[in-house]
Amino acid sequence: MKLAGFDIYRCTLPFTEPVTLKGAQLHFREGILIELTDENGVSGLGETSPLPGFSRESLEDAEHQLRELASSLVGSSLYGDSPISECPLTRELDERELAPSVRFGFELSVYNIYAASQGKVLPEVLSDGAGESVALNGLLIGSGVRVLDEARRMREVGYEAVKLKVGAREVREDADLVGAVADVIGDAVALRLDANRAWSFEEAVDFLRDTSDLRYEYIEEPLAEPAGLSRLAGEYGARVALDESLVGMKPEDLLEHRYARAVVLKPTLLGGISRTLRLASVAERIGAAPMISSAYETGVGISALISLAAIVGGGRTPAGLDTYRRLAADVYEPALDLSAPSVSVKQISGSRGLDRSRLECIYSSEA
Ligand code: OSB
Ligand code: MG
Repeated sequence: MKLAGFDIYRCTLPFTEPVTLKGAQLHFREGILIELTDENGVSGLGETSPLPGFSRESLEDAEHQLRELASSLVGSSLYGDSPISECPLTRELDERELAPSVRFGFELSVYNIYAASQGKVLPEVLSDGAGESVALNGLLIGSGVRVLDEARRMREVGYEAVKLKVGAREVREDADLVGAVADVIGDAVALRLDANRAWSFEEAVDFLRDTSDLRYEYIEEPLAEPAGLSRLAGEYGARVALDESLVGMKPEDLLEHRYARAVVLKPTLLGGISRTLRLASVAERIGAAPMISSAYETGVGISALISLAAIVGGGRTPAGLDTYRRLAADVYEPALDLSAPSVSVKQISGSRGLDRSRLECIYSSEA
């Protein structure tokens, strides 16, 4: 396939309410969409939206890298008949050392144009064993009252798993809230916790002691100093999941983290689809459950994450895509419906209109 067009758009979407990331309050999600076109007029979309506070690259860095990619790739052949995971482009991209969000966005646009040119949908080109639906994890953030109301609602509508953010309160208050949420959701809903590296080793030990009689699946990134995770798991029985620790990690390096119960995979932060799939397969080898998760992407990125979750774990492991509900508007028209505890892969894979009034073209190239 010869790449005939590479367009880059900026988009700014309002949040339903301000989102606080690493202490900074955001009112809008800013990101970049990529649209590739082949010589037959078939197109494919991708999304590059570095997350402030989590991505090392800025939006400007990402934009710069994409412009360079565009100017060097337009007119060239993107892939032949071989599956794109094995094509020369993958090796070329490895050499360019793209920022994670750029790699994700560009890979996604290539997979999407490949799928469209074959008359297929994304999950079909990624694997032949995709599940038909994906279970979703409900995200619990905000005040205690709010968290408990949401937890109750999520149990009532049938969520299989919810995730509570901890680490912003005193350890004792967090432990009390975990207990209250556990009471509200009962045994039918799995409880996941995420501390986003908030605690010292001592605080984490206190938390484990204060919650020792409570049932929860795992806690993501409890320690400010992740070197202590192995000891926290080995000596104190912590059920640890990795998230931030995976950024920049080579998939084989995960073999050294056998204490991990789960890995939370955010392709925007990890650097793309093929890398996420490799990390997922190493995770399975060490007995850590891979969870696909989002970083406030638009519907373009989220659709890809749904496809990935349909493959990794067959869609049965609840995927952390609830960030999407924090967007008050999407670039897709109509927006995706992620209001239920699971989503049908077919429903999101079909073609959808783009609301181009939300896109500002910042680069357009044609061969
Ligand atoms: O720490 O898991 C995180 C979203 C953006 C940045 C960081 C995180 C998140 C989420 C995503 O919590 C939702 C989820 O994983 O369920
Ligand atoms: Mg996390």
